[in-house]
Amino acid sequence: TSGFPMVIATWNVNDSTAEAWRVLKEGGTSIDAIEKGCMIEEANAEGQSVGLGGLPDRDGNVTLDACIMNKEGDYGAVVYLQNIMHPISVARKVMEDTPHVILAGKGAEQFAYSEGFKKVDLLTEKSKKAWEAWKKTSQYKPIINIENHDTIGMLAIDENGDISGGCTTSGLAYKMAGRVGDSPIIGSGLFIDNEIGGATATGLGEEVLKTVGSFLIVELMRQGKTPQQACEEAIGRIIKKTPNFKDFQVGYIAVNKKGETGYYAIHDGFWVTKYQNDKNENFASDFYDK
Ligand code: SD4
Repeated sequence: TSGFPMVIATWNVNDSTAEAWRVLKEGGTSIDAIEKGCMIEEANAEGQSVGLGGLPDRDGNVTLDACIMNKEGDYGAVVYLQNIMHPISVARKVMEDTPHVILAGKGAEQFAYSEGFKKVDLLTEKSKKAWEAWKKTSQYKPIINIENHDTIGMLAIDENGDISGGCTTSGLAYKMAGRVGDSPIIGSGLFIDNEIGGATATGLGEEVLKTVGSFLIVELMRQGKTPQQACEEAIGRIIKKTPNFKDFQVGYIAVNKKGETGYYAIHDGFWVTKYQNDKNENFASDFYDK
């Protein structure tokens, strides 16, 4: 299927795509759809990889990464942000209201307060219990899929055909203090070129960063590949360089100017949600390691 308006996101996030779709159907812009859609998952305390309720780092601190990109190719990001429920909105403020593109840690948090964001304790009882249980063994090993990997990456096209994207996460559970993943880094966790399309990633950020996956996918589409072919080649790049690919998951989604989509992962268990042609649907992604 193709056509727009449309929105596609990593994982099963039907409420987020429904909210983005609502914005798009009312004639809203893709950048508004992205922000509003991502905010739904950030505020969901049950989701343990994004915003409120995100699993903490090894020391028990929830630290968030997010970025957003618009049709002009402008970009804004926050990394290692604490105590703020909606990093996607802070990222948008960085993009629109500052001369910079990335703000980190305390500086990002101070900026958020100055823009009127409220201080929120993001560590829920459920995530605190999970962290305390983890501390007993303190084994650090990324877990494939689900719990550990439901970063929301979202791509939207509005009725004018303009593309925007966003990506927001609490990063890998029990990461080292100070660790920043792929999600807020332009070209890795997200890339948009309104002439071509967009791509976004989920999974083990270190591997996405090393292959600059989302930029790669957009460039492959520029060379004529379909979104599906481009996602498969970007996964292939990781497989080729990383003999231990059995131990971690990466999933990509992509969209081109026509609203054609693609998605692919290393392992089984990656899902995407797409709202297009008035239907909100979940799809199981195809994968490399069969
Ligand atoms: C990261 N890509 O920080 C993210 C992880 C992820 O749900 O997808 N988490 O590496």
